[in-house]
Amino acid sequence: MTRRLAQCVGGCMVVAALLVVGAGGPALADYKDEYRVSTVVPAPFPWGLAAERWAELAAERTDGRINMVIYPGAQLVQGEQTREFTAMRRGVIDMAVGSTINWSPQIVEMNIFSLPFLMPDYAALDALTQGPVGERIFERIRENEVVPLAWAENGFREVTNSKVAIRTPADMRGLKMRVVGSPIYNDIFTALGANPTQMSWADAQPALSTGAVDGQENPLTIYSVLKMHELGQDHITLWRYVADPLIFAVNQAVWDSFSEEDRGHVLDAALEAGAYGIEVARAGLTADDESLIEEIEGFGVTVTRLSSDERAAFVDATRDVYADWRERIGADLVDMAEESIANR
Ligand code: X2X
Repeated sequence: MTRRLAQCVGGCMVVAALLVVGAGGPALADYKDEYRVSTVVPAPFPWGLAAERWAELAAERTDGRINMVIYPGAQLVQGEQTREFTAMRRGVIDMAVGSTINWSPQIVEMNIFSLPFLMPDYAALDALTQGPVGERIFERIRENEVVPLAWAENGFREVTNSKVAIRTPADMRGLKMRVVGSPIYNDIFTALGANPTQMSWADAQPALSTGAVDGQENPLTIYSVLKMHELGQDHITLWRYVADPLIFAVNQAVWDSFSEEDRGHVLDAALEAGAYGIEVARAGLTADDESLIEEIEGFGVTVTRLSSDERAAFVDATRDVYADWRERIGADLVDMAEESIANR
């Protein structure tokens, strides 16, 4: 017994000595020349700006040890943005700033942000990302060997089209709409009487410019940077039906290869870039500053604002989709979200 203890102490001392030698963490030689960061859109979209800021701050704070290069257009997965999370989990992509919509095929809980009309305003969105719902989503990411660091924002997704000012669900009947890659969007637009087609962002842009689809839904920052009014999208309805936050994340093995000090720098850089990303995503789109909406109206675009009764008609029309997806996402998590929003 005594001898075994002595051996253990001896062994522990060797381990301790190794730890002291390795206190600086993994040798710099273990670092890659470049860490590949996936996004869907580049700067000057707020999403791309947030990713760029993350890379800049991380490089600055690690004295260039961590060199992050941004690959927009989901090009690391050949434009198939719904494969981004899996590619990061497997290490094909080192890092990403990704939308909850694009990662929801792998993590069903992320569809919570796509539940129609759950979040009425930015405070509601913040109540989810900054509360227990956000924590649960981060846990689910960690369970998939990916390390989540911070939140940013794509934004509230408003509906646009080239045909009609949408004020009631009936106005959407038969409209050919490009939708994003979670099946909940097919369900929502079908319930509203439209004709949804799921396609990647890479395919959406030519489909909009050729008129292959009548409309789409995206945050107004995406609308304005892409100048969608020049693509015939001259009707916008502000309905705030869903919003997609963005998450900064790193492949687990890549994360583990960083020294503790550098992990701290990368995390701080993500938190700071996330705060900046949210600021630019909301600029001109808040109750006290609608300047981006006004700028878009200045191009001759019809912007339809719904009264609360008008909005309620859309809520009614999508109630069954909400109920169905509440079960798929997990009723507990949806209850938690409703509670966080009620207490915001
Ligand atoms: O594809 C979209 O619509 C976009 C750019 O908003 C996302 O990646 C979710």
